[in-house]
Amino acid sequence: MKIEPNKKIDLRELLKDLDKYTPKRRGWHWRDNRNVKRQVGDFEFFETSDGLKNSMPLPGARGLGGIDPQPDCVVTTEIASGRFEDDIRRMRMAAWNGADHIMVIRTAGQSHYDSLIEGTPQGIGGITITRKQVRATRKAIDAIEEEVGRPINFHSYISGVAGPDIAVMFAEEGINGAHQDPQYNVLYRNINMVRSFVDACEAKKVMAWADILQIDGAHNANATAMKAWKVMPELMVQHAINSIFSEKVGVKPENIALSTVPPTAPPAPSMRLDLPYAVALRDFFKKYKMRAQQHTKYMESDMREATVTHTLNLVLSRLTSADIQSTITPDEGRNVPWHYNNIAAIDTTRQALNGMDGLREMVTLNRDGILGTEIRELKERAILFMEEILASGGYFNAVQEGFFIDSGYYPERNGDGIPRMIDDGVGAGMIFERDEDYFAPVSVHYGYNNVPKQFKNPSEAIGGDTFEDRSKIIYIDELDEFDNVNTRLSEVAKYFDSPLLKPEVEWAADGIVTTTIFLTCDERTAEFAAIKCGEKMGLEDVTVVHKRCIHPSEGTLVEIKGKVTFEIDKNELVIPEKIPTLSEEEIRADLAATPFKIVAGTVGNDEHSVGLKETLDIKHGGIEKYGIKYTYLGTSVPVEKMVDAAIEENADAILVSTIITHDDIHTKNMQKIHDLCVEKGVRDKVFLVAGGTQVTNEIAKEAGMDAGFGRGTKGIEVASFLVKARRER
Ligand code: Z97
Repeated sequence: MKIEPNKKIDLRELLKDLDKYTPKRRGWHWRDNRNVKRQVGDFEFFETSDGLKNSMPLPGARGLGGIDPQPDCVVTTEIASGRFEDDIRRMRMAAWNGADHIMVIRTAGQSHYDSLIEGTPQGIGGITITRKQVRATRKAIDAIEEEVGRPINFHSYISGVAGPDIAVMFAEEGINGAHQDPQYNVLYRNINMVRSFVDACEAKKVMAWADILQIDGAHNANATAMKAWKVMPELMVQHAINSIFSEKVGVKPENIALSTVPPTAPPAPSMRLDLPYAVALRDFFKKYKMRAQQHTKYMESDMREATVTHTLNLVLSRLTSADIQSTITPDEGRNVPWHYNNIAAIDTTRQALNGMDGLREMVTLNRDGILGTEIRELKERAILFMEEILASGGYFNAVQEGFFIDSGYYPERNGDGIPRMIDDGVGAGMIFERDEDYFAPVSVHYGYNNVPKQFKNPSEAIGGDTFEDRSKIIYIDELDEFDNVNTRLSEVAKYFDSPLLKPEVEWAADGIVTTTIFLTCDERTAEFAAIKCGEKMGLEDVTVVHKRCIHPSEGTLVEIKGKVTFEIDKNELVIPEKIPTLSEEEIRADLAATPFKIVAGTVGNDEHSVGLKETLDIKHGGIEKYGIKYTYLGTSVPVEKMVDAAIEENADAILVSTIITHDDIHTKNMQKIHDLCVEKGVRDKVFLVAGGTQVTNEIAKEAGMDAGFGRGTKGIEVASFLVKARRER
């Protein structure tokens, strides 16, 4: 499947012939040519990787030659709409904005499904992982990675009761990364611990074969603990258990990534706690990769606050190291997967990482003071914790005794950990010792296998398994007549096939919009008043997604979301033609060779000079910046004075601003200037340009001017017009 930058991805084409689709590649991909000094535009970078073929640079790149330097580390985005067909469009946007690790969150409860399921049912808080959804998504990502020119890692979860089944399916379908940590099953999903560890052996073995990068689950202890900074010693213990376990099963150390989250956030003195922790971790686990996750524990629904915390996390990553930098939408606290907020988090990451490029070359961490003391303290506590696990008879006993997620700072214990019993939990009592004649005819398998002597490899017994012969994979399309992608797509088909547009946030054409409202009252009143505002604005299903009391009685800021019921027909829009501008360099060269002079002012009784000044002054990127000399005649200049001044100063152009439109005074004044110039015999010599909020090129030309510029005009557009017009003359 081929996709083109100016065309939407065709979801129906994507779903065609999925039964025959083979993923392009297997295995994790780190960014290419990292950490070689690289010239990007005017700058030398120390910590970048190869650039993208197609991308959307950061907004600030506009003044820096449009550069889009790609940081050294893999950048993650987490996607969770519940409909994979909508996720795919988000993935494409994320890839263009610099993400090359796409994690799809699973539907609530999938951990407890005891086998694979099929089809494309809608999920809650994430997608239902099935072969069809994974294959369709991988197929889309295969096309997207061609489009951006960089391999993209596709990632989900190999945990829960069906862990090994999912691992096999992921290996077959070209998944590149996965969370796999049996401790997650045990502590957070109450899945039996014996079952979870035995299953993990099989799952990890399969992951090793498929070269899938593994992320552990230690970050969940941060997220679960009441005081996340108290569990720092335990986090190191959890990392250690899963890492060494994985290595012993056969996972390569470079495919083992520690999921680490800075435990605190401001207003706590977060750096002083998070930095020693980050360093201690990297000291202990040198041979593994660091997946630096964005902090979310103390995140509320405030985007700005989340972005600052994320930025501090990125400072930590640059001061220590990050092989993978995670980003979560900054509105995680609202539990609404806005796709444009995925991009906001990716932007925060690349902006901060680009900005701190080479920081480590200039700053060294001082281990002599409190940093060194804290690092040592953390390490000692972690080692003592591990020793106590051994003394208690091992990991299973320790879990049973409630060692984990205790709110005490180890060795302190508050007795409020999460105890799980060895013979309890989902799937308990399902593990049996293999019989002596146990035989599994598969090429990748953990532990004892009594392969009959006549076979060189166990899978020879069945003429090769699905890892060796893809044609043996059984692809099931849909099992549910109603809950499937075809039904969902047919409901929104008109938005794919017609010129109709509808706002969207979560799912195709869901009509959702957000609005920011400030109300001069207390928080509780504001919340209900804001909902009323939304309803009066014609929105349906209005809910508050964010509120921030700024003063108990003076005011509260509220953000609401609601649904619009209308559609916009693209064909009915009146869109003026956009005139392309010359480049800054070309304009400057032209004006340096032949100078240009203008007179400018607001005409008639118009005192609105702000827009004109923006267009003129160098400070605002006005035409002065390109070398045009101007005489500013002030406000409310009579048209006669304007024309006389142009003649007197031998100007090449007159630039007038006219905002007031009462009684069509703006067009009348434009016409007058033109007529006067004709009368005085200078119309052929002087260009006439008008600007104003209600001015368009069409209106201005009709009134005898050479050009008109409306709201939002930039100096470069006017300068470019003048240069082009002079050339044409
Ligand atoms: C992250 N922001 O990036 P279920 N296994 C492990 C996990 O950590 C998770 C699951 C399975 C987070 C993503 C939290 N992690 C969300 C080790 C979830 C998910 O289907 O929700 O039970 O499994 O890590």
